[in-house]
Amino acid sequence: MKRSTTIVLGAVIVAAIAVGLGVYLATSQPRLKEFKIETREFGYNGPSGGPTLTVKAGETVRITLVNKGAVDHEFRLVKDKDAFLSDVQKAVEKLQAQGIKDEEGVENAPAFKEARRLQGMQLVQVGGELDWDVDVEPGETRTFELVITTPGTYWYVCGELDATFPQIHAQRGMFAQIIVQP
Ligand SMILES: [Cu+2]
Repeated sequence: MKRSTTIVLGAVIVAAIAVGLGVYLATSQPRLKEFKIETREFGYNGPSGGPTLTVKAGETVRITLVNKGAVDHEFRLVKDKDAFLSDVQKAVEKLQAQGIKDEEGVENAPAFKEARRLQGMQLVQVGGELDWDVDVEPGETRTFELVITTPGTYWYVCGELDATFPQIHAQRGMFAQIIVQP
């Protein structure tokens, strides 16, 4: 075999291995699904409710939250939206019966924080911080990730009291579905 033929053949083999490796790396990467959601009073991507997010069990879901509203909003992931709303309402009523009647008092009360957390699932903010909710102030943008391993129907909700006290935004319709397919 001529030397030039050997070089060409060698280059073709190297290229084939590189392409094969590239395909392998691309297919073995964990799945990532991205969404960009704008928060407003009192909905996600609109004045009420929000888009249904359809994802696959086990895939990483990266969400960028942009607050286009005039008050604080948040993203909180819950399995049972009705239980979440009921727990929060009961906690607020109990605190008010105990004489805690202002927004700041309720917001800082451990019973209110616990009620919002009861049905919640943890989220990872990009940067590594693990939390029960992701808050965005007016004009702020935040990106975070979540992975749901069990298929089913979930909800994302806003648990903020800002401008709707003594109700949270979810009680004004600020919630939407996440469908996790097997
Ligand atoms: Cu909100």
